[in-house]
Amino acid sequence: MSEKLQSSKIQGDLSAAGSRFGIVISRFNSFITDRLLAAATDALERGGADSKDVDVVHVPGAFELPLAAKKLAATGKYDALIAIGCVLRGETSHYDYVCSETARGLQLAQIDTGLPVIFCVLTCDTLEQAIDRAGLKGGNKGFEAGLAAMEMAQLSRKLRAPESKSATAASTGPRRRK
Ligand code: INI
Repeated sequence: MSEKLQSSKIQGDLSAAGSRFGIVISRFNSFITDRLLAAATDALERGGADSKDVDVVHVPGAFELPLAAKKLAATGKYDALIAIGCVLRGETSHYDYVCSETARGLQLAQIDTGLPVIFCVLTCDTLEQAIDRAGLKGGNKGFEAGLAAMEMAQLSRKLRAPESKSATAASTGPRRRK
């Protein structure tokens, strides 16, 4: 007779209490990015984050987000990062380079450091599409990013390898405070 396999469900809670978050945000298209930031911090605060546990770092454009994220990760102070930007298609191929390198760089930053980096970079053909996603018809992607940051911070704790639990390296994130 075959025994039933008992699988366990592992997931991160939607709680920010006791976690520290770093947000990197681009000034380019700040009309949009400021709204994404407001929603992201709203989500973190509603999840129990203390405002002193959320640092916001400003960079010129989306292209600069990956380096700032990697440097923030290297401080070892944070449980998760959120990268906020907005790239709008223009008349040349510049848009494609900025989008692909920003996405690639942010993915590399989280894979290289082991710290969750939430991708909150809008890549839109029109300003209207961006506005829709920054508080209008499409909701607010900043709020979704805040939720994802909380969840990934909590999940990372659960998935931490036993031998790395005593390590303070940036790759493992900070220790949970009592
Ligand atoms: N940066 C953005 O964040 N959004 C854009 O839409 C954008 N466009 O369209 O050019 C943009 N360009 C600037 C880029 O991110 C860098 O800051 C710049 O190239 C300096 O490295």
